[in-house]
Amino acid sequence: MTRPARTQVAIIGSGPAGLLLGRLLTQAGIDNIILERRSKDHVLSRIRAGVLEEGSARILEDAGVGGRMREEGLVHHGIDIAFGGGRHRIDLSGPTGGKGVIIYGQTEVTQDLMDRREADDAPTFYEAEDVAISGFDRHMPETRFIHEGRAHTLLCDFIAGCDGFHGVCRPSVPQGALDIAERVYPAGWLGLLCETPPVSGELIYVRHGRGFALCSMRSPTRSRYYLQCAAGEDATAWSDERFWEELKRRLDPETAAALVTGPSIEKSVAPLRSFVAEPMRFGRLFLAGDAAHIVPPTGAKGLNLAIGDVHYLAEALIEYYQERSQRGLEAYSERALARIWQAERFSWWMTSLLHSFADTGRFAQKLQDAELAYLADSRAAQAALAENYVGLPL
Ligand code: RFL
Ligand code: PHB
Repeated sequence: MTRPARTQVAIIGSGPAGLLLGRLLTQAGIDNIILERRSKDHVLSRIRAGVLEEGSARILEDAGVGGRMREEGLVHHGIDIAFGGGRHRIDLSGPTGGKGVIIYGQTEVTQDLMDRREADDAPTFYEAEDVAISGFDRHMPETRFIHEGRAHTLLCDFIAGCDGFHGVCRPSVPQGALDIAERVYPAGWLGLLCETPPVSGELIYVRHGRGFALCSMRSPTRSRYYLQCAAGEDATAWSDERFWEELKRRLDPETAAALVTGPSIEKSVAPLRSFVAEPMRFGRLFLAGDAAHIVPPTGAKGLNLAIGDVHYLAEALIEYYQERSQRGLEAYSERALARIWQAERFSWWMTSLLHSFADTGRFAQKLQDAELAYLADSRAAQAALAENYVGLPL
């Protein structure tokens, strides 16, 4: 056993939440150490989000990691909703005073943050095994882990649980101290990444009787497509041919004809879940990002919420260290949750609007038809979608 090390903030998880928190603290001169269960390459190989709100982009820029995003990211001012054999454009910028979203992969955000952390010479332990946290209900939180076969103990002032939905931090809070709200949807998303030009200049969200589909992208030469599939579907059961055939069936004829197919680089299945654990603080442990909440990916909110949480948490920790004030830390959970519940509502609504679920009957289907018709015709309905999609104020 090595002698206990000490830091001000121990960060568990090196996803976007953990890495961004680390950067914001380092920028403010606050000492932090990140512990990550996986290897750096594994973290970078996970294909996930693709849409950044302008508010998230500004936070990344202020953190000094926005350069490549501003150069390579694609600014979008609209999305298409496709149903009933036609496509309907929703203008994002008109109703929001010129706002849009930026198409820039989570993998790239993660890479930029990792590069910056390396340049900062801030410590990260990758492949940290058996991470366990304790003492956060008292004054001396402690993190134990195994690294390269040696047991380590890390003492700290605070623990930031940025370890995602399947992490160790949330389950370490005593049972009964957290209120859980959860909805698991009876479907998943099968995603495919490939080196082909996107079928359209903007994202297309497709509602179809055979199930939802999404045409997204990472760059002018790289596309990302999704198909609604059964929950727990095995991605290997889907050959590329089967995927493309099914996607074409769900697209309107014109879009299907324009689709450029190619060999997949990656294929994976993601579950659809809404989940919130509250409060997001227990003593000296703070939860942020997917560790505290999950949204179904339909509204493109997960990564943006993680960035928002970390923005609030970093502000609170900086206030604590610079002004010895607990005010921000005490307000953190309530402040973050107010925004999270707005995103939960929007993501649930987008999901319900566009998916076909086996357990919903004719009444729900007819309501979906009515809601889509309203959305296609009503500027007020389009404005409500646009306002939420580009992101509510931080
Ligand atoms: P992450 O990214 O899951 O990172 C958590 C990290 O913690 C590590 N970890 C541990 N480390 C040490 N000890 C342990 N015991 C640990 N347990 C876990 C993990 O290895 C990992 O590295 O959480 P974070 O940082 O909170 O970030 C959240 C985002 O990743 C997530 O919300 C988004 O990807 C969600 N999401 C989307 N969000 C958007 O804003 N826009 C989108 O367009 C979007 N599309 C998506 C998505 C998520 C998807 N999937 C796969 C669920 C599309 C998909 C398909
Ligand atoms: C993606 O490109 O991965 C993506 C885009 C929009 C979403 C979800 C995922 O709503």
